[in-house]
Amino acid sequence: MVKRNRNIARLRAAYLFPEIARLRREFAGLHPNAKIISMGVGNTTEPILHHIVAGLTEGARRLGRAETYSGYADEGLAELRERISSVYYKNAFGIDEIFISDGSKCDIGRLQTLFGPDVNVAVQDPSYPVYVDGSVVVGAAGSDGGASQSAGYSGVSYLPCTPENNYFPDLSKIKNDSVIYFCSPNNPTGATADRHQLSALVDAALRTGSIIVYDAAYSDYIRNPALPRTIYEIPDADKCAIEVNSFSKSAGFTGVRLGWSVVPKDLYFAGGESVNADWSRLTATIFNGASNIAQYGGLAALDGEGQSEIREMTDFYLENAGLIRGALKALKITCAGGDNSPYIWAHFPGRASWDVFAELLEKHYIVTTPGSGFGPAGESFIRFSAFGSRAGIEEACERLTKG
Ligand code: PGU
Repeated sequence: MVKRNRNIARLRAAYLFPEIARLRREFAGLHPNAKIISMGVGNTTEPILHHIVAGLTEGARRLGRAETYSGYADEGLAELRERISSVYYKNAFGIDEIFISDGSKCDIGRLQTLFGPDVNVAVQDPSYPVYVDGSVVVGAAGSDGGASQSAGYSGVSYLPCTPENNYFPDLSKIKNDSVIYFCSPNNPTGATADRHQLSALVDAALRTGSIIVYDAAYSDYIRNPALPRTIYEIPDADKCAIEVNSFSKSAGFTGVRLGWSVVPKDLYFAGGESVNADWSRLTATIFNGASNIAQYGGLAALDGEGQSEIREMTDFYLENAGLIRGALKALKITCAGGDNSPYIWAHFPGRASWDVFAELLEKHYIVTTPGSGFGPAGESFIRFSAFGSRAGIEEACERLTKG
């Protein structure tokens, strides 16, 4: 018989979001008349806007004509990579440093395969669960037999991000030779690191011989012009950081699937080997490129009209976030996020996250995400997602404030 992968056995039983979906289904089964509103998983709800849809349509149309048909294109359309470099990085990167993906979650998984088991791992605590779970899968999270939601894994350095440190971690806890996952604007806390903080992060990575995997999936939500939109605004970040990004939350491509990773040529492993060359080798082997239909949608999203549509879409979800913050404030619940991010991180001191989750579901028919699902320091917090229709968010806020 084939033996089970021992690393899979080390994962906690279910990935966070399907577990929440299961609890929702269970509740709906018991209460068929309950009008449940989801503020749980960060899944976009609003239709893709006109110009970007036209780009997707054009991508499909090109496939139907001999002159424009295309098949595999592993690293992605050159024009799309050029446009990403120009729109997001002031042309600082060549097209061979920008890799088109089918989304940043998928690229994070492939990056974990790239780094393999023999690295130290550091994460913001709380953080997007893929950083830890994916590290467990490749054997980089230590050899302990499993982890309860509150304990964490022995091979992972959890860097607490709490109200006390204004959601920016103590970087002195990063071990040498680490892969540091850092997300800003942060999922789930909504905190967005400033220039000074990101400079300290880059210094820490250079000092410890570490590589940062900088997750900028929510960079299009940044409204404060003083806040960096990419780690590469910090000098020398190209010597210690990979950036992953996505069209999911900006253009509504959660189901279309399109993202990218920047792997600079100035990034090296301990033995002097090029990270960029290994990434090319790896992705050519286990990835066959993003959908070319999606890539034409991406091209449209990055021209002038597409950028206005991204602004309109992200403004809409930020307005939802403002409504949620307002409702929580009226209830005197302390919260962070929601200004440069679509997540609101609400504090329920002294209470277990899963208990608050159950109460919100049972009392208000609102699905949220329990903070402890994002790491030990998330206990007693709840993440509210601003992805939802305006009517749904307004009704949820009304239910909350009316008690
Ligand atoms: N990075 C971060 C920080 C995210 O929050 C998400 C989605 C992704 C990457 C995934 O982006 P893709 O480009 O679409 O792959 N987070 C959502 C969805 C849950 C999930 O498992 O991806 C969330 O609710 O946290």
